[in-house]
Amino acid sequence: MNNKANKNDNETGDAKSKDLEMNREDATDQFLTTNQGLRINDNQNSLKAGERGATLLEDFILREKITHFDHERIPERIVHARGAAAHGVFQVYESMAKYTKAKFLCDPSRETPVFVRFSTVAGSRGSTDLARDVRGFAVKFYTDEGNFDLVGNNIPIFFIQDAIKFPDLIHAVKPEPHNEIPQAASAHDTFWDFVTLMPESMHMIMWLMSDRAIPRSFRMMEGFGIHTFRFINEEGKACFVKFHWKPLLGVHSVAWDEATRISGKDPDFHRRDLWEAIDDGAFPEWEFGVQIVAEADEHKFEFDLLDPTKIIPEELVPVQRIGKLTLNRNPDNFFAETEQVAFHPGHLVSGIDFTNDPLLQGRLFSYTDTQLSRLGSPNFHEIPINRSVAPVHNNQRDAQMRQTINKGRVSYEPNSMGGGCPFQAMMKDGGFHTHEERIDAKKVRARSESFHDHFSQATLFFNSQSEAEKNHIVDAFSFELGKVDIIEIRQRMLGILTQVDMTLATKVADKLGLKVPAKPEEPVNHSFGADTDPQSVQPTKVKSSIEKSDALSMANTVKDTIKTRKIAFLAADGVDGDALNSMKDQLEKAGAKTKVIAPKLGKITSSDGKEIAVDESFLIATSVVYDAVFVPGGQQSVNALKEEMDAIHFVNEAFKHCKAIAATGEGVDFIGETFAGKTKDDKAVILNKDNANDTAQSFIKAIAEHRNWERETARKVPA
Ligand code: HDE
Repeated sequence: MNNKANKNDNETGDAKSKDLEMNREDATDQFLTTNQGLRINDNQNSLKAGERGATLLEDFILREKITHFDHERIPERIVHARGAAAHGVFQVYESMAKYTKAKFLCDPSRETPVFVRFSTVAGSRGSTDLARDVRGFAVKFYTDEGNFDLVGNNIPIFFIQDAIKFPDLIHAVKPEPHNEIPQAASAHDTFWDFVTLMPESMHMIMWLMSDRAIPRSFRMMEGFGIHTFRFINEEGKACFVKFHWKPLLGVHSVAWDEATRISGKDPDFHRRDLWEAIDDGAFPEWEFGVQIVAEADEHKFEFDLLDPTKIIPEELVPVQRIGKLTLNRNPDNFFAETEQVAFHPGHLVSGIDFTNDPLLQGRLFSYTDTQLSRLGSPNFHEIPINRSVAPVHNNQRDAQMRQTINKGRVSYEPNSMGGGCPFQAMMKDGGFHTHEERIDAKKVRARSESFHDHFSQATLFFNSQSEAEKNHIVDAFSFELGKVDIIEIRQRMLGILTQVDMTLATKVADKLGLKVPAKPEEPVNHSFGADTDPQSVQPTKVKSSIEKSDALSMANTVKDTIKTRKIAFLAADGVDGDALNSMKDQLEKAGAKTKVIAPKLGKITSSDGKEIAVDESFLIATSVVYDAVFVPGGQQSVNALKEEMDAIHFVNEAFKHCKAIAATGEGVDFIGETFAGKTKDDKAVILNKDNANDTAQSFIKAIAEHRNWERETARKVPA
């Protein structure tokens, strides 16, 4: 019998570590061998017929090595190919037994090991991290009762309502088939052609055009399970649940111009950021949130809980924060762990169940199917990163790359020859029991009328944004549609935008040099079969019971910490060492990371003759990967910076991207000359000629604000 469930949390965590340990190679003090264990004497030369002769077919060592190399690649994920991942733990704050019998959510003393993979959706495996895109947020919980995968995104809704449209959506967003352009970008004709014919995508498009699609860091993104799921408690009572991840560092994004530059300067920006934070011991944390809706309230909302293009506004059902996820260990091997991990929304534990969301239902088929082509065998669950810590016993057998050596003669059930083992688990022993949902319906290919409202939450999202966020959305639409060649598609999109917000449509039209349709063009609903006249089933707009939701705007996020923020110090020989070190101490005490950037690598000497190590030269450094800039005084240092075009560009660019800038002593002159008075009254430019003590505190406050977007709206950016 499975007695694992009685084990305590530490044993569970240990079990996963041991499991991975068994497969982890340690070559320390070992000989080089072939795959058969034969020690290799010469790994430099192939076997030849004479020193200058041809290579011999007999060279089994050469052939083994090259054959293995030739087959090193597996197909990349069809979507979410580009990703990065980390190990960690999850712990619930208080028992959720009232709602669910899932043990990892009922025992606050239990630490559940997890593996989390973040990703972009459209780009190939080698594409940039900073593409405008949805981010995947997939969590594998290795619970005592089996693996539970919460395969979510950083946007709480999806483009389409029915799984049957997924291949169309992905074909439309991927590089176009004739020339494979563009990589990792939605700014092209086929994507906008498709979405403008699928008005159900409009809520998601609003999120995609917002800064949520260009996160500052994986560590500063929310995560969402998207679909409505079910919790089931010990008594068999069900309720609906939506899952959320809330980052403790807040939700922050970069500016679009910054994103395009980071893509060139450091396409691994998010991957590196996650890796370095964990490496430095600054473990990323999220709180796990749930929105719970009683079964009896299923129909009380103006939207359908089964419609994946809708959120439940937090004002209607608050998010209860019930536990914490901490990522605390980088993978040892990208391929073995991050690439081979196989998530599946159908990896469930007792106490959690599905709903009939038609998108979720389709996903339940897709994820196993895709592993068969990606990982090549139904035995993908035996790969160490995918293995459950709960024991696995069934009569499945054989197939490519089977690891388990099943013993005995019996691989069927019922049996008497194996003592009836393995046997079915009763519910009290954790046997999974599907929630008994009543069904009394015709078998139809159809979409519920309750799914027809495509615009009210798109409008709610727009209304909930700050001025700066709204401007960014206008810019994003203008950029993306500006890259669309076919004018009719641009025009069609403007027609749809009029249904979301007239001002938004007008501003985008203006930037595109087009007219907003005088009378809002009726978008045609294409969500029906051939026998339905699409004009007869127009999308509707239901009156939303709330006009604005604070939770939807990043302007209302956590802004009281500078932990893990990267601050650039621009300096040269003759820098005021005391000013530099004092600022460094105070920022680092507050959790930030500082780097000294100078005209060349090596060391600089401060005005009082002390050596200061240089982290990066201007040739290597770029402002776009930093959150803020500090220019300390020291006449000689500032004179040298004034001669350095890259130093001037550095602060200029940081200013353009609305970052906090501080300068003390003669550093103030550098800023003054560079910006010719444009920094006056800017709350995120802290200038202090006298090195006053409160400079660091004001600087910290400005960095914690993340960006001074007002600078952008005032349109006084000099760069
Ligand atoms: Fe996925 N999705 N998806 N998806 N998805 C995959 O599975 C699919 C959807 C999501 O880091 C694939 O193993 C269909 C929604 C994430 O490994 C594939 C539909 C959401 C990841 C697949 C959806 C997601 C995937 C490709 C519509 C948010 C990356 C590789 C019915 C809730 C997981 C793989 C990782 C990956 C199919 C829609 C999230 C092809 C058919 C909605 C985070 O099976």
